[in-house]
Amino acid sequence: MGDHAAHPAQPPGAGPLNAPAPLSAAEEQAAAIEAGRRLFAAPCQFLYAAQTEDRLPPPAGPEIAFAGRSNVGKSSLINALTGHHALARASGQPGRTRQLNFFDLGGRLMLVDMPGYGYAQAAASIKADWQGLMFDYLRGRPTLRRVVLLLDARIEVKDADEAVMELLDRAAVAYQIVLTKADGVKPAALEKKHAEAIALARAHPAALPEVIATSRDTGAGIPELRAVLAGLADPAG
Ligand SMILES: Nc1nc2c(ncn2[C@@H]2O[C@H](COP(=O)(O)OP(=O)(O)OP(=O)(O)O)[C@@H](O)[C@H]2O)c(=O)[nH]1
Ligand SMILES: [Mg+2]
Repeated sequence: MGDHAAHPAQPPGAGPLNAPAPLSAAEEQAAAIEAGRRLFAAPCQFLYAAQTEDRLPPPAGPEIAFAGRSNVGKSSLINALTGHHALARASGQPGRTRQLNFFDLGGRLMLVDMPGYGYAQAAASIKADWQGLMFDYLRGRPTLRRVVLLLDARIEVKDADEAVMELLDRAAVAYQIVLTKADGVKPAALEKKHAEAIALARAHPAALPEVIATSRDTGAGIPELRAVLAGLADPAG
């Protein structure tokens, strides 16, 4: 009797007969989701607020920055990811976050809440300051692993979003598009929006192809985004 009869499930050439079977895509995703859950179950605390580039905390561990238009839901997404109600200050009043806010997640990942862009009523001086700070931070931060670029699932992509994507392309910072407020659109419209965002990502050299649709209110997409970010964090000590 040959090996094939003894191990009927083993495809020919699959390696040593006693090696564990490779994980299926579903098992790999389940493991990533679990890693994300564990990372974000760690305590998260506000560490630092930087208003100017010379006041940035010294680069340490890996960082993820959350960028997007004013009111798109950056602070709310950080709260949803970390399971806090008010870790990052969210508000119906656009322009709420006016500095780079650094949050330490279990000593393994720094989450950076960025000020929103593109809010017409914001004072010109604030806008100018912010653009300088944002550009300097994005270009010069060696520990910045990824920018999560938020787009509102309920509205069209704006010129300001395009401008920031070009800026990120130029700074060669890897970024990933995440749709927010997915609860505010019907499933068919969300699917269309998702496809549009993937096409948009493909058109930008520094954008990663994967797009995740999220909602703070339903929790949609939160475990998936945690899983992606866990892959960028320092390993659990
Ligand atoms: N329906 C819905 N509303 C949301 C969601 N996330 C955020 N919001 C609302 O959107 C508004 C803006 O949220 P913030 O988290 O403050 O947005 P931000 O991007 O941090 O805004 P700035 O700091 O001003 O740039 C608030 O009124 C939130 O309640 C969501 O998933 N669904
Ligand atoms: Mg905010």
